[in-house]
Amino acid sequence: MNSESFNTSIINYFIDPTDLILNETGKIKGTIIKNFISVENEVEETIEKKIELPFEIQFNPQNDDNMFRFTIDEKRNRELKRNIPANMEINRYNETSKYSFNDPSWFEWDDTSSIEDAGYSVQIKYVENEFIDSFDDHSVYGSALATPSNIEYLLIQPSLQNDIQIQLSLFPTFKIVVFYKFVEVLTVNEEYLFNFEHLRSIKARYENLSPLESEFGAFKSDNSFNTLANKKELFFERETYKFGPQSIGLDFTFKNNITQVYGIPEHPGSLKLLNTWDDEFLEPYRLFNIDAFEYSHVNNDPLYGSIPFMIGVSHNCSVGVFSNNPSDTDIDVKYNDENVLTHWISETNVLDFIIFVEESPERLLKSFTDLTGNVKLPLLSSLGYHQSRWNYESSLDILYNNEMFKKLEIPIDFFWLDIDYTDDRKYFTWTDEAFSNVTDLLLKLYQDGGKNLVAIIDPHLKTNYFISNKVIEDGLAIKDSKFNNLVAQCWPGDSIWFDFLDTSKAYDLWFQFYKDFLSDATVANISNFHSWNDMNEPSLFKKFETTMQLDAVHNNGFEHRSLHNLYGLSMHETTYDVMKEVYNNEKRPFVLTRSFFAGSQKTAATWTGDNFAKWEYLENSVPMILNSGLAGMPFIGADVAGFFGNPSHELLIRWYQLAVFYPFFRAHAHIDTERREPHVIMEKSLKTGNLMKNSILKRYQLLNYMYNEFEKSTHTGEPILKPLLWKNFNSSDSAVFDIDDQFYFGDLIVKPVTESEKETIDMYFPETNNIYYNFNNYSEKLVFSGSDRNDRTVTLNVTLENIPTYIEGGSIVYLKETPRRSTAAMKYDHFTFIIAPDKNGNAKRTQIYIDDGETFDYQNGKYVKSFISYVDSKLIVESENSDLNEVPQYIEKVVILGSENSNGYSIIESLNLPLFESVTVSL
Ligand code: NBV
Repeated sequence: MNSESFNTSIINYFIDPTDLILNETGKIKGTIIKNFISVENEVEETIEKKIELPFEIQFNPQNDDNMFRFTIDEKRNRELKRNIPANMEINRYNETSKYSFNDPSWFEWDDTSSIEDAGYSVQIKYVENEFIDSFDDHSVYGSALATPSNIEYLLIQPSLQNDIQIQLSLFPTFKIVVFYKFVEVLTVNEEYLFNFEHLRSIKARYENLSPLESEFGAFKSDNSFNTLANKKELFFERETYKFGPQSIGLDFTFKNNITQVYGIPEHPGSLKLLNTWDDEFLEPYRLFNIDAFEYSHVNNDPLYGSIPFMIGVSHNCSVGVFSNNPSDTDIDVKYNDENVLTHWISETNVLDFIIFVEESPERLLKSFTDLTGNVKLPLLSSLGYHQSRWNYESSLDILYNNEMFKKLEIPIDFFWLDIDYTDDRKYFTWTDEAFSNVTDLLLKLYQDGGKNLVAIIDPHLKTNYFISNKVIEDGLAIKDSKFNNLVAQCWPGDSIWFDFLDTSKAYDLWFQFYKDFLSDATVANISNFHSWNDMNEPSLFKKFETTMQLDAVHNNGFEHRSLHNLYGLSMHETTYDVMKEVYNNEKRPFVLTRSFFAGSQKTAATWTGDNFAKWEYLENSVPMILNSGLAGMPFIGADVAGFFGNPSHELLIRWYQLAVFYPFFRAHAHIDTERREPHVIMEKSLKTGNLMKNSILKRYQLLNYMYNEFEKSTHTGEPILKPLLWKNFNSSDSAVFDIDDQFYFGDLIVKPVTESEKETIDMYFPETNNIYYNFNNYSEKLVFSGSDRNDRTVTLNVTLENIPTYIEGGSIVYLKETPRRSTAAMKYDHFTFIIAPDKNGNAKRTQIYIDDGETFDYQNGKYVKSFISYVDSKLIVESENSDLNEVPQYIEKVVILGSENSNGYSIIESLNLPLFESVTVSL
């Protein structure tokens, strides 16, 4: 829409200049006025009734990240109270940050402190009808603005900030232009798509209805399923809309040559988001956590988790838009020649956007995870191999499998139990005969190399047993719209849903459940039981979209519609906290969740849900994992080798080869599939079984290298698997922005084989490096010059043995080479360092991090962190921290790639070079 067409628009939003204030806490506050303009008989008439929408703009209080927060709420009408049940909130939901922020007080300042105290000041300039790009006159610091009139826009720069400024236009409609280093990088409401449906009572709906709005369906759902299914009997219950229509929408245009956007998981499909705007077959990207049954790998349907964080990347800046809103959200994407228009509409809540602008994707993720939190250091063993299926049927079944892994010398760390370990699908119970002595099972696993057991606990609780009875007694069941306990169908039949969002009480009861469930284990002093929270979108059978009715009410008084996408997070976070306490804060809990939201990375790992054992899903797992990593959720995997169906041997092999690099490596399968554990396959085909085993062994070799990647991410928010654009956003070849069938894992670059019977494959070697060594044979060295895409695309021969994996020139990768039965059994093994020299023969400073892998002692400095580099044929170890007495670790062997000899590499053994002190040796 252009400004001309705006003139005929029906709803107009502008900022009232007279009440604009620069609050003493450093916020910019004001009011956006919504005006209805009626166009009758071609004569425009402004309806006198205005809706006032208070807004706030606030810059980052911590100064080092370039970001600001922009919120819009509304002034509410008193009569609204009449059409809601007693003790229900009439506020729009604005508590998302309690869950999704690292520290909920992040944007809050003590109102008594001055801007200077907060280390922050804002420079404002207001002008009339003239563009300015400097800040030298008419500046106002600190206190409230003098009543301004005739302001067209304000130019605002937090003076201590580095590089961000915003221009806030007040009329003819409000608009924000974001500058980074004086270059326009993002505009807000440039396309006039801002809309705010204010809360209203049924009575008032006619009064404030604009000619564009309709009262049809505004307070009661009228979905076509109801009418089509059966005229008399409703197929799905009608939903009520107690506050009427309440959607909010806003457009963001990414500029400055940003021509592709990423993120907003979870969806199948490509890394680069698709153009949904004018594609008649594509719906907008939808963020609505859903139990997607047999999801398709081709479209962009919503899946189990949502992170409303989108990023746009160009050569000199990366821009992030985060919508801090857990209600149903649609995002349309339109690629133009030089910019990308995105339109965000959420069903409800306070409009709350946080905008980030940084010079690189790396800095952007750092800023985003400073706000929403970083992944925690996982249990080292949880990076090992996980064997799951629906279902292992008994303790014996698990122990038999464990014996087979041992017999065939295949390492493993985790066994998993799905819903059928329970008595009649009642969580926190065991089927008596099959699991008669779980403590004994846990003990046996633990004694066999510190192995672990995970059992699923879902949020639906079968009615009429001690757990659900207690939940009801404590008032912790989610209610329906009439405030009765909501009862619906799920795996156990009639069930209620635990209300984790009732934070005052939920923690205590959930803690009690886990504590009692695990009391024998904790008495025996074992802590190798972990949790899997599934079906927590939440999934409700026979309900519209297989999820909870949106007019259900949580005990904090809010409708489910306001916080739907937060439910999964509220569950897994409670589980994590509870498990931590059950183990006396001495052991890191491991929690897997299917549903997630921004902030989930702090307490859970996730996976891509119920995929198929088909090549397309193998391929699709890469962009899904990459997009999740770009949205701050790096601990993710996909069911290996596909949940539904039986994979061919070739697919099994290829899937295990890719999963070596998945941050979370779990084999899992549907109840109707054939067993396919490596030992089972080995009986059918020694070759396939051995290739699966080789992949698992490779994973264990790389385990500490991966752990180090996690450790970095706990500070930086960086993904574990990184798209090519991560290192190459400055590349002259735009190909790096689109490629999503290759990725970086540390300084390795990997191209999985995702098609059957491949003999050759094309791999692109980005121009940020000119030397790549084959990591599978150490011998092959590829040398490039120039940036031509064709020259850098190499056709490689592939065999069934492995997938193309190269190490970048100038880098170091380290391994633990001795095969053992589990992570714990490898603890005291020493390292092999693989050195891949650059053109000068050197390799860059590379971090190695070691701790006990299971407690929180690292928080008290109990870890080894050293940096290794290779310069002028000398190996240099610089120790930064070495407060770990129990596990002295050494570099035992070094492999130097690119040697002149016939192998193409040389090996130096028996080095015994300590990693915990600073030393230099000539090699
Ligand atoms: O609990 C059974 C399954 C589980 O195996 C799977 O991993 C989850 O994604 N669960 C879904 C429920 C039924 C799926 C058809």
